[in-house]
Amino acid sequence: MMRLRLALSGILAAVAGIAAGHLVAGFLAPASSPVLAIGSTVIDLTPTPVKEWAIATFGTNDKAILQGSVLVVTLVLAAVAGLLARRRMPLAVGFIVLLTGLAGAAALLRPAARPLDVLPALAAMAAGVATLVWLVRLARRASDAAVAKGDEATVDGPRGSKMTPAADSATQRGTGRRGFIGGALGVTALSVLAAVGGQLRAGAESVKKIVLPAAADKAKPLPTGLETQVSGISPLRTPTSKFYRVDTNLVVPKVDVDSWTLEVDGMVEKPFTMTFAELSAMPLIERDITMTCVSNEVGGGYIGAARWLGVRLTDVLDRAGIKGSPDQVLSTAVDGFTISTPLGVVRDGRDAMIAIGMNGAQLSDTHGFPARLITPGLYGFVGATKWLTKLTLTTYAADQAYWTKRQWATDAPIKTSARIDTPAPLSTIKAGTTAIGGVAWAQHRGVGKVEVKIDDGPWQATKLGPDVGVDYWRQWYLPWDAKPGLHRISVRATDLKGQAQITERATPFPSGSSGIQEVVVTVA
Ligand SMILES: Nc1nc2c(c(=O)[nH]1)N[C@H]1C(S)=C(S)[C@@H](COP(=O)(O)O)O[C@H]1N2
Ligand SMILES: [Mo]
Repeated sequence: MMRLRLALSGILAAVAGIAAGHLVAGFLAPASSPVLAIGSTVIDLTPTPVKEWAIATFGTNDKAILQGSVLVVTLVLAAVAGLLARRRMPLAVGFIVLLTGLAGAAALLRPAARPLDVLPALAAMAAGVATLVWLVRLARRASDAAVAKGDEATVDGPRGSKMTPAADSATQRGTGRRGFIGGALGVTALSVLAAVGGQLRAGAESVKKIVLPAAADKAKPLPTGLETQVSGISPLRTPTSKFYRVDTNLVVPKVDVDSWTLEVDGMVEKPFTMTFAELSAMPLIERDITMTCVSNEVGGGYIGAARWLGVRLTDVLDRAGIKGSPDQVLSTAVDGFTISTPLGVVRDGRDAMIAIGMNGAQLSDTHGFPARLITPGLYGFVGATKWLTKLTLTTYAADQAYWTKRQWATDAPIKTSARIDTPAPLSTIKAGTTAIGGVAWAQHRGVGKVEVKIDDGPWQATKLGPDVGVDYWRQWYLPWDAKPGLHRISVRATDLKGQAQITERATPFPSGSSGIQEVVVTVA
């Protein structure tokens, strides 16, 4: 019983600390909340193969699973601290101080940390230590009372307490037990309040509504997509709410657009800093571009097509004037995250841009408000910096970005690929006339044809949807007279130069997946 109470004291001390830290972080900087700060540090320190495994295994749940693991490990360690507190209170307190100290160090070592970011960990330390000391005292009292009654074996309980008159001991035992239970419930209730408060406060923060200027160079109206003819095909434009999100952030940065600046420095003639008003006053282009994540598996969903509004990246770089021979645009986000993009790619005439609008609206906080990079033809990790705040012209020899330091490719063109949207893998469909359909992409080269193979039949040409340019994906479909039985459907895309997609299987690391998607369906 005593052990249970002690372990519970440790666990509740951790819960109180985490909650207090979360509350303070809600007011200061949500990302400095202890569990989140440690989680972010774990993300950065995780070796690439483990991260790939986590993304492949857990998908978009990977962040929730990481935070859950940090929480569970913390609670287990805290339970140990609680058990230690019985005989060695200073050691137990030291343990809590160490744990919260780690959280503080994690918060302070984030690339864009400010000194104040240590406060949530200090709050956690204070609340954790106070809770531990108090609950352990209550646990001792409960145990002493029980021992007095002879209910609990004495391990280190004062033998002398056996002298307590038996008449008093029942009440004493009751009071002792009730004292601990009351304390534990009180700590739990306060912790829930603090954690919810911190969460509400952090969530209440939202980015400012802005009015975007019109594009000087508009995109043509988007044609009607195949989704109106073939149900189940991805819409020609991905609604922002359905657009995939991939980043290393446990907490989405909510950037204050009025104090936001874009700095351009490095190997330039005239380094400068501009405000959002200055950036959006530059000539704006509007482009339909399909983005893809390098972590997208064959047939996967880390791809989205949107209309982007922004300033040509070369317009901004030209304003600074290139000095020497840089080969890399190193871009930095407000949280210190970096991406490197080959300068040659940026300057080869493609529509690389600093986007401020997506699908007719300002960027959402999750997609990089107020400004992000978009580089047509490159995977997001080498060209799509969200929450952009700095562009540095440099060389790959001198500087490396987040993923390049982790052995991912430096120049990573999106590989040509095709996906079957309908019929769904392993689904059962009705025999008769139906359609096989999906999307295919070969950004910056353009999709030339898409072919489908059913069972061991020949590759058959599919009908392509509207052409929205080489940087955009292409919908496709093939009418199919489905006969009963089990069928295998494969798809392959070929770009406009006649280059077919790579059929050899490759994992996303280090430069994107390849291989043919094959879907098995039952026709009944
Ligand atoms: N600041 C920042 N920008 C980032 C990332 C990131 O982790 N942090 N991830 C990149 C990756 S890997 C991809 S695929 C795209 C995804 O953009 P989206 O979330 O808007 O779809 O953002 C890129 N930009
Ligand atoms: Mo990505």
